[in-house]
Order: sequence, then structure tokens, then C-alpha cells
Amino acid sequence: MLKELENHCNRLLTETQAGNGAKPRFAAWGLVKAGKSSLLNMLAGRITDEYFKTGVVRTTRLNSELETNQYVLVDTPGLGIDQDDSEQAFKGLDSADVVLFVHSPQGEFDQEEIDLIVKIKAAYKEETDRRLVLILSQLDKDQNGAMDSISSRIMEQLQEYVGIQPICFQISSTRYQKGIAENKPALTQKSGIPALAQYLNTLSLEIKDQLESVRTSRQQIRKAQLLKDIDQAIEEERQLLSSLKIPYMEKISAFNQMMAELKKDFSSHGAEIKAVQKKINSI
Ligand SMILES: Nc1nc2c(ncn2[C@@H]2O[C@H](COP(=O)(O)OP(=O)(O)O)[C@@H](O)[C@H]2O)c(=O)[nH]1
Ligand SMILES: [Mg+2]
Repeated sequence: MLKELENHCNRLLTETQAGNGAKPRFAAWGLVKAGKSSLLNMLAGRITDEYFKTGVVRTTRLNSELETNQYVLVDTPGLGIDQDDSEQAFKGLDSADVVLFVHSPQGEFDQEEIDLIVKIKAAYKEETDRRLVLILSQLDKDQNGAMDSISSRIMEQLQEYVGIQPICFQISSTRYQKGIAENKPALTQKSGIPALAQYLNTLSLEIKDQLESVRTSRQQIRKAQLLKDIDQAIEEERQLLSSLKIPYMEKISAFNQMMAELKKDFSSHGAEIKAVQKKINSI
């Protein structure tokens, strides 16, 4: 808990000192192997010479960035593996102007993903619908239109558990890659990536003028929350200390009572001894 607070303080400090640049920052977020790095490569036009490392094993451990003409793409490690990865992913979220939440739909969202979306909502508040772009990846694996029903189910989940309705795209990075490599425009279109890229271009133009004000107000909210969390952590420590003190306080008071009784005994005995002394002296 304290470690997390310290990390958050450090993130906020570096961010406010370094700034986040003039272009909108689009960060890919989601569980490991959702297809985040593959998608960012396609958006960056790195069709065959990948910039963001992809793979069947976990390849992204640190956030990495690539600046395009319009925006900065930020790749984060998948969440839900270990603390260091999550720390990196949260750093990516803190500094993002838009989150590209990538989900590979074997099915609807699981609890872990809903928890992540709740965190995004906490970061963007009423701007969430605009600042969150939901991306269902690996469309090429879709069979019998299952993706459409998964997509509607996810929208229901988002409404029910988070109260948001972000825009949603279905994409396939491998289909796009093939379409470009083999010069097949129909396949390229069917990958969903051109439509997504166009949406992101428009969005980046739309939010360009409000970047600084939204970043500043998000930082203020984070700062206020952080101060509240620190106060709460201090109060919890204080309560813990005083609850630890109770058994000792009880022991101390029992000890003091015992000493007082001993003293009383001693002084009454003292009087008896003095009386005996007196008797002896008078012999
Ligand atoms: N069939 C298919 N596989 C994909 C697609 N996108 C990514 N993959 C594969 O899924 C695995 C994880 O992808 P990656 O981009 O590294 O996921 P990340 O961990 O979320 O960054 C890799 O083996 C990719 O080749 C896609 O659109 N279709
Ligand atoms: Mg990756």
C-alpha cells in the first residue's frame, strides 16, 4: 500500500516536471497477448519491420513509444502478470490522452478486464466515453459472426458495471499486414484498421487544443486523491500503532498497581518493624 503510494507520487512528480509533449498520447492497454503491440505496429505503418515487439511469449516489459505525424503511440506490458508490469502499465495510463483498450475475444470481458476499465473510468471520469477506444482484436479468427455477439455482450457489461458506452472497433492486424503486403485493398479494408486509423486521426485533431487543460485537470484530481490516500494511510498506521499498544498499556497498568500494593505492604511492614525495633531498644 505504502509502496504503491510512493510509486504514484514519483510518477506524478516526473510527469509534472517533464511534461507530456505537444501531441496526443495514445496508449494501448489490456491483458497480455491481447494483440496490443501488433496493432500499434500497424497504426505506425511498421508493417514488416515491427517497432513494438510482439510474440507468443510475453515480450513487452517496459513502456515504449513511437511518435507519428499526428500522435504518440505508447505500448504497455499486459496487465495482470506481475507488479512491475502493472506499474509500467499504470504509468502508461497516467500519461495517456486516449486509451486503446485491446481485447482478444475468446469471449466477453472477464472480471479482471472490468476492473481495469473501472480504473480507466476513475482516471477520465465523464470524458471516458471519448477518451477510451475499445478494440476487439484478431477478427480473422472470428467464426460464424461470434464477434458481433461478443461485442454486444461487452457493451452490455460496460453499461451495467461501468456506466459507459465507448466506441468499439473490430480489427485484425494479421489481415491488414497481409492486405498491405499482397496489395489487396479489399482485405486491407476488411481488417478494420483503416477505419480505426481514420477515427484516431480525427480524434487527435479534436482533442489537440484541450490537451494541456485536460492533462492539468487530471493531474490536479490525481494530486487531490493522492493526498487523501496519504492521509488515510497515516490514519491507518496510527490506528495500528495504538491497537498494538493496548496489551502493553494493560500490562503497564497491572505492573503499576502491583508496585503500589507492594509499596503499601512495605510501608505497613515498615511500621511493624519499627515497633519491634522500639521494643528491643526499650529492653
Ligand atoms: N490471428 C491473429 N493473431 C494475432 C493478431 N494480432 C496479434 N496476434 C498474435 O497474438 C500474439 C500476441 O500479440 P502481441 O501483439 O504481442 O500482444 P500483446 O501482448 O497484447 O502486445 C502474437 O503471437 C501475435 O502474432 C491478429 O490480428 N490475428
Ligand atoms: Mg506487447
